[in-house]
Amino acid sequence: MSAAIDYPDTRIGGSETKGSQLDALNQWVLQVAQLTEPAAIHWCDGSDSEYAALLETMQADGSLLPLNTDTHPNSWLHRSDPDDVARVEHLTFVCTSDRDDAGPNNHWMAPAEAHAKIDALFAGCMRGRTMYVIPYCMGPIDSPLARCGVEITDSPYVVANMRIMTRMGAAALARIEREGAFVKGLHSIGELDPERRFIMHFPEELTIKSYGSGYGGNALLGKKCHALRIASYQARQEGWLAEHMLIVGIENPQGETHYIAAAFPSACGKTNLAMLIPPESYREAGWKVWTVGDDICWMRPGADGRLYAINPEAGFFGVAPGTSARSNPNALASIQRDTIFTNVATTADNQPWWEGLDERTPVKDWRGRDHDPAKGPAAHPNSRFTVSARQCPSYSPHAEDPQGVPISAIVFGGRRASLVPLVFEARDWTHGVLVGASMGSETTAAATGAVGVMRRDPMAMKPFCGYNFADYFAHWLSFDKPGANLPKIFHVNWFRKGDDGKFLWPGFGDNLRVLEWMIGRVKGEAEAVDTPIGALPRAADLNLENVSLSPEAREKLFGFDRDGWRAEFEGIAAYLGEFGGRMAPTLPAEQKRIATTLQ
Ligand code: GTP
Ligand code: SPV
Ligand code: MN
Repeated sequence: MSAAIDYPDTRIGGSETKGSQLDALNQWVLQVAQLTEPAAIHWCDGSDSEYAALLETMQADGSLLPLNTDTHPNSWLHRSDPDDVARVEHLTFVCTSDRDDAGPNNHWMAPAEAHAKIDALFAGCMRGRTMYVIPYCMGPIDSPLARCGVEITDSPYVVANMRIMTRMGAAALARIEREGAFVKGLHSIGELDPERRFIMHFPEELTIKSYGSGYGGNALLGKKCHALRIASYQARQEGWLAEHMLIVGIENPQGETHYIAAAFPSACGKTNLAMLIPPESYREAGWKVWTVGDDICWMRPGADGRLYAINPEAGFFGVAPGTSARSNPNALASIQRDTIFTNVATTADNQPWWEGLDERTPVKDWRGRDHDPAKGPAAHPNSRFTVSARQCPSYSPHAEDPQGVPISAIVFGGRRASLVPLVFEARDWTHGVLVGASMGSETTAAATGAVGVMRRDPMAMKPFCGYNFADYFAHWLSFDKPGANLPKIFHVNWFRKGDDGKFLWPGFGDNLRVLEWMIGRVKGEAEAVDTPIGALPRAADLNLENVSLSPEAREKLFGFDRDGWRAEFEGIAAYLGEFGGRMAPTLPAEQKRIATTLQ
């Protein structure tokens, strides 16, 4: 613990809890302190001096290592525990009083049992440690769409990351005091023992309890736990949507900007699409791409019936491997300074390095061992960077608009080596909801478990929806009502492979060609061919200038495989059937309608 941190005089167990103007908050902090028994309590104000002191504390205890200050000023390497490198879906629970409210898509535990189980782990767990109280705001601090929370943690690494990822500190606390309401998140790294690890959500109590992991989505509670699991539950009650989506603005040469929200599962291309750099001919013609958000999107209907979206986050917690000057120059430019790297490798001159960055050879792997290619990749496949969104050259001037940006198109997409073409458009909202609900994708390193296994991941929310998917689909369907002016819905697949196992589509910047077609469709200007699964462009309907595609690529990216889709639709029917009587008839009826046309 660093003496440089100025601790407000909050006394554990004493009568003085100077922390906030809000009794409910002070009492909760005190209660947690009594349970966890920290050596000190620190109320985070979000100041630069506080951040500097935190960095000092972590350097002193070795949890942050300085990187090359010439190439990467004020940037740090954190090596996590080797058994704590990703989200843990099997240890993540949604604890509603009625099991069916959590649904077959979630692990469930009765609230009383869950509290008892995890509180037993929290008992005395902060002895000798500092307990940090982090007031934060998800969304621009003055936005009516934003929501606040308070995370209590014993991890300085979590505090530092929360400072980058959220609006954290005094301004958030002021809003919480004004509103009187906030999401409660209690976190401890515990012993980092995978056997003593739980990520528990109590949506009815707006409460999160996370024990035993310091990693990303398990520990930065504003992110997946609050902004998706708890927020999705609140959004259903309040008539909005909390989604695992990037938000990107596409400005055409006429100066019109269309905002697109896209849901791809973890490690399936959100950050990359959000920061896309147009191909050269598009840049010359005047196309521009504006990043609003790369992971989470909160949206609600505005007075004109359109959906308006904010990015609840203030930073990016992005996948490092594969990030390069060729694939994502905006991300690379963002992370040259003031960045926390987690589980990357390092070069001889102590620069951060990961597979796909460049041709250099690292000397230390993500565990700090001498790099030995026989032991696997140098950087962990789920290694990440944490950086403020304001450092991104393409950060949209409208990213912090309190009212959000209007959404022209919603895109669903997965990692599908076969069957699924490059892009298609849903017929209408109901069909689009079915397209989202029946999304499939191959699993990635973002969660522990096998990689490359195809699973259903509706709207990329399988790990993140805080309630029963049957109710979630019904909620999505409910937006289609008189007065609504909803975006068009599309599906993309950047990951179709050829017989040689290689990706058929160049992806990255060239994905703009697909977005251009979508915007053309939104404006009623682009052509497509109707098929049972939706409207597909022919290769000639996209601008493919300077893209060389083999005959196999053209056939697979733009073709429609009736037999394959017939089998896929049987799988979709079986999946929808898993929700039993809770599933409203609309989606099964839509599935049946399409299945019939596939015969
Ligand atoms: P989370 O932060 O886990 O939610 O991931 P994400 O959806 O933001 O994924 P990200 O953009 O970080 O991409 C994950 C991996 O997919 C990286 O290794 C990328 O290089 C790769 N990737 C992204 N876009 C494309 C693409 O268009 N084509 C191909 N082939 N790979 C891509
Ligand atoms: C994801 O897994 O979708 C992420 C990383 O964005 S984490 O914050 O760990 O959830
Ligand atoms: Mn994500």
